[in-house]
Amino acid sequence: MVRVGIIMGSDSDLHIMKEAGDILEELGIAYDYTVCSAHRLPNETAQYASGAAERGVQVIIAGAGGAAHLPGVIAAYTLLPVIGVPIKTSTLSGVDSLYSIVQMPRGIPVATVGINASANAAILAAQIIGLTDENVRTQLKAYRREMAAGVKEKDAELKDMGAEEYLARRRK
Ligand code: RP5
Repeated sequence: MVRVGIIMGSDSDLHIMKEAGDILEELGIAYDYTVCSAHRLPNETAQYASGAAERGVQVIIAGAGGAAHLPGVIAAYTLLPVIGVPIKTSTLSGVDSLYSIVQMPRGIPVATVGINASANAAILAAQIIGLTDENVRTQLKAYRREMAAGVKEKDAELKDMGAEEYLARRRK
């Protein structure tokens, strides 16, 4: 059963939102993708959000760019936690999306991650699900251990080869 619904305003957001799907895949959490615009398909957006809990969805990740109202509209139609991902735009670099999503008026919150930070949205969704799912908590612990090991490995390499060689190798 799908536990995280990933929705985006346009297929042009997919290359960013796929990072969330990839993380959920790694953590063993079922998810699906939906493209549904709050202004082009308002009725379908409402249906998606109001039916999500019934489908078994526990968290919704909603990505949108520009006057990014999709996450807020979704949040208005469900009691599920909604995590908004501001998508970087060509005109205002995503600051427009960030402000639109993060500045929800009182009463209908949207948890907002950084611009294009859909990976963090997925991790946060997993942490929410992990409150009541020990398997997901175990996966998250392993994910953090791997991250920590990666940093230690880089530190050891840097100490071993020195800054110049390290940077030269990174540039290759
Ligand atoms: C928003 O407008 C979408 O989320 C997308 O980020 C942006 C541009 O959409 P398209 O013109 O690519 O459909 O609704």
